[in-house]
Amino acid sequence: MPAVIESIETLLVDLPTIRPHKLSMTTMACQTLVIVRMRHSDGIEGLGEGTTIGGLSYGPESPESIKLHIDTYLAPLLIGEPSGAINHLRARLDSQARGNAIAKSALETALLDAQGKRLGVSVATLLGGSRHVHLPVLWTLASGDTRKDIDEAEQRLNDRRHCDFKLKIGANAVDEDVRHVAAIKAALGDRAGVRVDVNQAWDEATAVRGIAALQDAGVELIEQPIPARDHDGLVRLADRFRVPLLADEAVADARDGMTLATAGFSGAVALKIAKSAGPRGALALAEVARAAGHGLYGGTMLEGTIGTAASLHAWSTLGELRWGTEMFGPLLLRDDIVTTPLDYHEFGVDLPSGPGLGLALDEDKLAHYARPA
Ligand code: MUC
Ligand code: MG
Repeated sequence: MPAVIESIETLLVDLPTIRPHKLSMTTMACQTLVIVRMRHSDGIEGLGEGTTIGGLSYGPESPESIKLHIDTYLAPLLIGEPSGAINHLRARLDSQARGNAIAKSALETALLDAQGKRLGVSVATLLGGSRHVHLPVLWTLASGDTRKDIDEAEQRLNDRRHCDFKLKIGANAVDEDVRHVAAIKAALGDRAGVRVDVNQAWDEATAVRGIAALQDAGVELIEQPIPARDHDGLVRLADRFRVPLLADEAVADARDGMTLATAGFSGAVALKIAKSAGPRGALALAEVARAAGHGLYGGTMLEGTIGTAASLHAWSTLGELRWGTEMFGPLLLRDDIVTTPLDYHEFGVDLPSGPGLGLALDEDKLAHYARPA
């Protein structure tokens, strides 16, 4: 008898961050993970994670809505269905529930984890096989204080943890942000790559001024300077400057990738399993982006270890990641809910080995950090 899905449990897990993390739209002191435990009739449990940033400040799904929508609408579409029929189950979710990309990503991850455990292979193997077992990982400097950011970068360079840094800007006046970035780049010099993420905070005219100054300061990549839906503006900015632009909020899935390519965008694309409704959708976007000549970047929604590992399994199957990855989410959190954390070293992280995601839950930690039902 092929296994069927028996139950799906969702938990809200609040983990404090190691320091305040300041983005253009919010400052985070805590990250809320939505953890999925999907139990199957053959005794296998699949784990998934759906995580966003700052409640509703980053996008239309909040941790609470992800949990509610899985519990009320999505889980009932899966219960009793064959566990290994992942293509069928994903099509079923998409045909009966619109949007909810993060919730669907958590469920797809749990399906892949369970199927990998069932077959004794990794999620990367299910996705066609890993081409890399160690992936580069940058660090985000976002303490809100220039001196603290420089000290943090020096420490991580020293520890051989990270050699590329992404600075979160856009919350302050553009001249102040440019001074902050230029001071950090000047302090680090050629020892580190410095990029910025504006998280949609500028209008086009401000972006023209800001990007020109950041380019002069030696910044190597400018992420999402203007609002997500302004594809034409992004194309104009990419044409205007030598420094490459990275599309993040502007591109969620393969369809967006095609729209951006058709509009004439030249630059790079941030892949995130949360934006593309799961690892398979993120890899579909990667194919479109690659065909369009866009550089690839493995992005994060600051997930914990489960979501980060799911992303790593997907990114490991790609030949080239021109801009590396930012899969540092677990390092921003004070604690973990898995027994063996990911192994970060030599400016990157190892792909976890073992069946499925290659992770096991620490039940005591999970019980400690889970919000009471
Ligand atoms: C984003 O917009 O890229 C990634 C790193 C970080 O600090 O925030 C995220 C979200
Ligand atoms: Mg971004």
